[in-house]
Amino acid sequence: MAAALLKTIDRAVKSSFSIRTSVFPPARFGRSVARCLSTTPAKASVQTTTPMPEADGFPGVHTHQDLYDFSLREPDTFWGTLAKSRIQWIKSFDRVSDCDMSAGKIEWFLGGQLNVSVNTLDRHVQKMPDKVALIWERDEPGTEVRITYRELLAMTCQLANTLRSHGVKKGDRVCIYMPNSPIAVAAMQACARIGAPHSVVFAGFSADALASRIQDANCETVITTDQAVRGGKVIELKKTVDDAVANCPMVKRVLVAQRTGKEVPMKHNLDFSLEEDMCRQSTECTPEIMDSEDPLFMLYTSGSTGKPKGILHTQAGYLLYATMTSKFAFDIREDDIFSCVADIGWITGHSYVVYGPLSNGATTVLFESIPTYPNPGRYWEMVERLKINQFYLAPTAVRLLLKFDESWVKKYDRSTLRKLGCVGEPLNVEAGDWYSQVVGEGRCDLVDTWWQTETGGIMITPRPSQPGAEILHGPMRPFFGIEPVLFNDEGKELTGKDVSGALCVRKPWPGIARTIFGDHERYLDTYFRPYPGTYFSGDGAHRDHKGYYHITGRMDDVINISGHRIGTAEIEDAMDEHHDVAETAVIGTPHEVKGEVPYAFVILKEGVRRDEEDIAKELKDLVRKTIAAYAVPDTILITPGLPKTRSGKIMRRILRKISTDKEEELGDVSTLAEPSVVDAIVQSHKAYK
Ligand code: 6R9
Repeated sequence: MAAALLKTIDRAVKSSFSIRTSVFPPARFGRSVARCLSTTPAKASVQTTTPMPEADGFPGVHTHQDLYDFSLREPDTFWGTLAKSRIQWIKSFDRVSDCDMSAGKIEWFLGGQLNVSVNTLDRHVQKMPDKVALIWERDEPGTEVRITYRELLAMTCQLANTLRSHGVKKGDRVCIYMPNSPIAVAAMQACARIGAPHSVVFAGFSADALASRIQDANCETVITTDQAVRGGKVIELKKTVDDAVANCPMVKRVLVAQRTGKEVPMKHNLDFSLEEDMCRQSTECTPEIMDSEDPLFMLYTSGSTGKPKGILHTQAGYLLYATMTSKFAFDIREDDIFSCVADIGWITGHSYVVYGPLSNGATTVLFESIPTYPNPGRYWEMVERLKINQFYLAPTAVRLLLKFDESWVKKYDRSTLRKLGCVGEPLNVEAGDWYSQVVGEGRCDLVDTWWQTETGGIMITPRPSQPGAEILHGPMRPFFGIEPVLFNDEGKELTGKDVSGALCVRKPWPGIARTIFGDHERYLDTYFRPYPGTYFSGDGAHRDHKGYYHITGRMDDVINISGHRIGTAEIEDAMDEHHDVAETAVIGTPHEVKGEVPYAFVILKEGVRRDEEDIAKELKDLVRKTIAAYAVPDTILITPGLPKTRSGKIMRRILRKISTDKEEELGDVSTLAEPSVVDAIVQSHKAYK
């Protein structure tokens, strides 16, 4: 019965699904977006869609569209059925959901009890202990390390016992500041095992940024490594932690794992060798019983104002959503080698390096290096060597690699690849074409996925794939249970086709973040109050004449550098600390490889007569020290003033035009308090170039 229904679904999906070119207005990515109109037909690939056995028994469900409609019509049946079959419960839930989007109240699988690490590890160890869970693709090619599910569980238990032996208990926040490595994955899993929410901080963040995240979450425990190695370079991670912890009196212990084995200064009663502690611990650890809505982790991300927000995800809903989206967006099959080259410090690393693939019992690649080390063939040499089936990256890497000769790709066998995914920023057409045609030989599906730290998992993606379908760049179709809605500037819902507006989501889904740690009001203000009754993403989107979605970019003052979010206000705050600076304004301006880069306009205090280049260099250092290297402005322009309205608001629109040499498009500047300042800035910008 199940098999017959699935066949019907598969057949119907194949016959009904056809993606063709569609029209959407050139928005932020102007020229490249416009070129989307001429999409390249892909050669047919022999693809099947992943069956969803649970669909058996859903009334009237024969096609993908039927199943999608059903997931919106009866979300509790849909998600409840999946939660029962895809999650191993200690105690099953009593109620599927209790949500009120107008109040920002989200609860899933109420009354249920589970442990996430049991779901990602123990249940696979029972069935296939020797299956490889992680392939640690270390910085030096050819030195990869394979870790089985049994080994990862043992490591996790020893680490969890170590945490417990130090007094870490359920509910305590643990900061993880580590490079991609099995021990880092074990650290995340160990936290999940003992119910201590982890806060992974990207190991590229500065000591100041790390300190502010440790302080905000009030972490007593930090886990790190002696050093990190990336692209042949050694990074002094422990040193950064030392500098951060010096300003964090709440930190009681720093557990230091070895990456290079370099001796690093260890403070008595504060720093502990993680491996030494782990060796003393059992490889078994009783998992904490967690309620569905207990916190699983927090992850800081930038907003348009204020300090980074600790986005909080909970147990069951996040796990189910990461599990289902990995499985269905990427068609993960039993023996697949899944490779998402993100860092565990970002949400992509959480959901698609760690939780999603492991929950599905897949083999997941942990990439420690960079795309150009030791040469631009690194990814594809790795694909050949590890026989990778799915490859998931940020478009910035594609834009970087396509500058090199195609032979760097072609000399390696990529025949194992089936799905090519991307996330984090708009995929411009040139990059999309290169990725699908050169890397994928026109035979792989291109899976552009739109989602956010706050959404927990993929929201819009081109699923399912279909032999012979033309490839269209862009995320396009909502995942099951996701109902996107668009609003215009007046807050009116835009129904129908061919409309653009603020991208919101009407129905709750299990993976949505539950709060901002310590600031629930900010959570409500940011996501639920702008368009009442819906979740507001902060992005704009276009719904085309076929009903497909196209992301047009952020609507707020958040910019996206190489797929990494940063609020312009954070960069401004960092530069405002400089003693010679009176005021700053930062905008994002297009960049060929990074997508966007920060461009800073700076007004100096009265009477400052120092060399401008020196000041610019100091400002760059300040941003690097306060935030991270990726946030450093490409351009720092010292100007006599900023374009402000009479009420004192900076007109960033004008600065964006100036930065892209479009001064003829400035429009009416007469409403400015001082219109003449525009000319002065244009002159400075031209002189700078
Ligand atoms: C997963 C992740 C989220 C922001 C999001 C949007 C941008 C992500 C995209 C995309 C165009 C895509 N974004 N995916 N823009 N096309 N496929 O990246 O999370 O770091 O929180 O960033 O990234 O602007 O709002 P996060």
